[in-house]
This record gives sequence, structure tokens and C-alpha cells, in this order.
Amino acid sequence: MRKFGSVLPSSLLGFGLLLSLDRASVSSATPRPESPQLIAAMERLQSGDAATALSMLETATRDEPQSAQAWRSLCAAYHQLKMIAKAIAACERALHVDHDAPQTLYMLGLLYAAKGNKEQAFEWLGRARATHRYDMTQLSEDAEVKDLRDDPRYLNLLPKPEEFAHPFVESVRILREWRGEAPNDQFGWIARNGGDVDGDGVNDIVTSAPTHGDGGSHSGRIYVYSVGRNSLLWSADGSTGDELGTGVEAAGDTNGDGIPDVVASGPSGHGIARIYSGRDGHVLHEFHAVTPDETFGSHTSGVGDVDGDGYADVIVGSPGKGGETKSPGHAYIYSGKTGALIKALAGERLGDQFGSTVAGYSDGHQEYLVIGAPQAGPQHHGRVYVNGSPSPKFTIEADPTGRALGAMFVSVPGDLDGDGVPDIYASDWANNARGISTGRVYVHSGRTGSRLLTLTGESAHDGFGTSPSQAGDVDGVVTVGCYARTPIVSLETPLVSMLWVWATSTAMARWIC
Ligand SMILES: [Ca+2]
Ligand SMILES: [Ca+2]
Ligand SMILES: [Ca+2]
Ligand SMILES: [Ca+2]
Repeated sequence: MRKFGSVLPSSLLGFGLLLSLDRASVSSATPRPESPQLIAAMERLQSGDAATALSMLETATRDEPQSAQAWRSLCAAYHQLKMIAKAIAACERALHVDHDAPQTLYMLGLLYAAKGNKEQAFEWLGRARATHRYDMTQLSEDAEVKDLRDDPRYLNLLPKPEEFAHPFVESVRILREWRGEAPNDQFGWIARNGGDVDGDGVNDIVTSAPTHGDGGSHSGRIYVYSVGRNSLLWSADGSTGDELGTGVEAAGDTNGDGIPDVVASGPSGHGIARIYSGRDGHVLHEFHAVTPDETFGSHTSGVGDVDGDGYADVIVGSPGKGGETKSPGHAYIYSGKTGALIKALAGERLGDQFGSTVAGYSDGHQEYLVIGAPQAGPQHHGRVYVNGSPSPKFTIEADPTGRALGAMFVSVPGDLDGDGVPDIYASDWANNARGISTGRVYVHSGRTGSRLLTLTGESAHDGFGTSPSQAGDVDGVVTVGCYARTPIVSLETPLVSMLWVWATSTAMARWIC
């Protein structure tokens, strides 16, 4: 469920990085957006209806002969229909328009492999690899290349660990780096600013490895690192099957000792969430599913002090199982001081998966509870609910190219428009705005609910928005993570795969690793 893309080579451990935001500039080359007819065709293709997509794409390539994406999609449609010669011809047309597009080069490699032409397959796959812009680990999942795997040239197509020693192509200084303990731990699944846990004046990092197995298979482990001292302060394990750390976030100070605490969850066993003392990692409170079989703990977050007792409280999402319609999904808010349930919120419709992701903010005057429901809305393309008091609030709706708004990554990043009221961030990283999975994020005014910003990835498969925005105390800045440009690192550290810093609607800087 948590892999965005292909599988990490087992020889590589996950790792986390803390980056210094040195000067960097953004190139202005933005591919033109796809036309609505092309996007509609790509959606048919994505849904597996290659025959319908094919006729739509034949029209699209007639209407838009200069669209490499149209030709590439036509190529993919022919490929799905096993019309290999026509697929190759379409991909070659795509290359006429966009000469070194890595995805086209890769597809040609697959097509020649499917045809049994090993020499041509290695030629095209080698060219795709040479661009350094394609996730060659996908080869391990593509059946077409099964006959290539015994060839010594195959290993040369795969990335090597040393290629990730200096993974950034733009100006970045690595301040801290932490490595996972074992392959396939998914270390760095989430990494957040946890506040200053050890009191040295520097904010610290909480992160997780939800499939770590020292506490039993897939028990999961969370980690709190001191950034100032560059050391592990404490870690904590789940029980067998919990996948603790699937959700992990800063909780705020829930027990009033002046030290920020941590909330973590694991939905994969019976469903569990815990508040850990930031001071030493001991468990302050433990929460279990209110309704059975709800994937309780798919995500969790601090929400500030919702009940006004001076202690920070937490929210736990419980969306129900994907594809099932027994539950609309729920979100539960618990007292940080006593562990008691303060309130429960439910989705609107069975199967909405309300509670897939959660965030919140409360300062005693204003309260925002942000809950994602990726199957909600008229087209089941997702809706984000912003509840709270006094009397908010509003919903953020998926747009016509939306796919799963509210599946992951919502936040209250601070006041971005300077009206004194915190604003709300929501991601639809699978949005098809400029091709499949371009990704799109929204910022809405916390005061009025109106949309302040819509930021969109550059091109298909960017997955723009695979992180919540954490602007900190920098006014008017939105940071947005992006998955697809950095396939290896991002599998385990989606936060740092590509980091964008936006000032209102202008991209200030980005880093690709
Ligand atoms: Ca610290
Ligand atoms: Ca505390
Ligand atoms: Ca409270
Ligand atoms: Ca505002």
C-alpha cells in the first residue's frame, strides 16, 4: 500500500536527510498542459480500457501532432493491446517531437524486448538509463524484460548504490543524514520536525521505518533524532504486524512537562496509536480501534489543544479498508492529558475512506481539523474536510482532473496570505492535470475557505505533492515534495525526493535528489 512506485533494490537501505536551503534557481521550461481530450484518453488508458483509449488517442494525435505525450500514450495503448509494431511506430513519432524523453526511450526498450529483439532492447534501455531521469528499478517489475535478465548487460541497466552518494543535481548542502537499519524497512517513510525534544534549542526530527522487524515481522519502529547533537535520542517498536510508524507526527506537549511529544500509529494489525513522551519515549497513552476492522491508525497527528485544558491533543484517522464499503471512515480526537475520546467525526458515505490522512491546529481561539477522504465527492476523486470552531468550516474538492484528493498529505502550514488566520494545504499527487499523475496541491484560506493557490506539477508522473507542506515560520512560503523525479531515494524518503519552495505563486527554488 505504501509503495508509490517500484521496489527498492534490497541492497540499499533507506536514509533520511536534512537539507540546507542554499540558493538554487528554477528553470522556466514548463511543458505545455495536455488538452482535455488527451487527458480523458489517458484516464481511459489508466483504467485499463485500452481499446477505447486507442480510438481517442488516434484522434488526439491527429489533432495534436506536436504533442509527444499524445504519441506516447498512443504507443502505450498499442502496447497494452499487444500491437507491438504499431506501438514502436507511435513511440518513434513521440521521439521526433521530444528527442530524449526518458519514458519514450524506456518504452521502446520494452517494446523491442517484447518483440524478442534483445540488441535493440538493450540499446533503447541503455539510452533511457543514460538520461539519469528514469527509474530503472522498474525493470524488476516489467515482465517484457524477463528474457533480458540473464544477460550480463541487464545489471548495467540498474542503478548502483554509489550513484546515490551525491544524489542532488541542484544546490543542496546536506546537514544531517541518518540511515535505516535493514533493507526494506522503509526507513524515512515519514520524517517531520518534532520540535525541540532534547532542549538544546534546535528542533529535532521524528521519523519511522514501518516495516522494520526487530519487534516481530512488520512491527515497525519510530525514531527521534537530535539534530543539534546528531544522535538518536530514542526509538520505539510496535508489535508483530502493527507497522508502527505508518503514521508518525509531532504531537505537541501532551503531558505538560515542557517537552514536545510524539504520536505514532500502525493500522496493519488490530489498529493502534500511541502518544510517546518526547523526553524518553515511554508510552503516555495508547488508543485502539473504536469500531473493529477500520484500519485504525492509517494516519495520526497532533492537533493542538482542542478541549482547552492546556495540554496538546491528537487525532487518529480510521478510514476503513480500501475497496470495502462497510464504513464511511472516522477520525477520533483524543485528550493528550487523559487519553479520553474528545470527539469522533465520520465520513458522509460508505467507502469514502474518511480519515485516510489527518492534520489539525488549535490555539484556544481557532480550531482546524483537516481530514482527507479520497473516495468522497461526486466522482469519488476525493474531498478534504476542514472542520473546527468557531463554526468553520469548508471542504476542498477534487477538480475535473483529480484522482484521490485527501489520500495523503494535508496540513495547516501557517498563515500564508497574512490575514492572521492559518491556512490549509491539501494534496492530490495523482491529479492528471498535465498528464497521468502530474500532481496538484491546493492552499485554501482558513478564514474564508476560498482557494488561495493551486500549484501543479510540470508533467506526467511527477507526483507533485507527495508531502505535506511545512512552511514553519517563513511567511508566505509553501514547500511541496515531489516523488517521481528521484525514484530511488524517494521510495523511502518521499519528503526529500524533490523539494519545492514557493512564495505565493512563484517557484523560488527546487532541489532534485
Ligand atoms: Ca533539539
Ligand atoms: Ca511532553
Ligand atoms: Ca487538551
Ligand atoms: Ca491566512
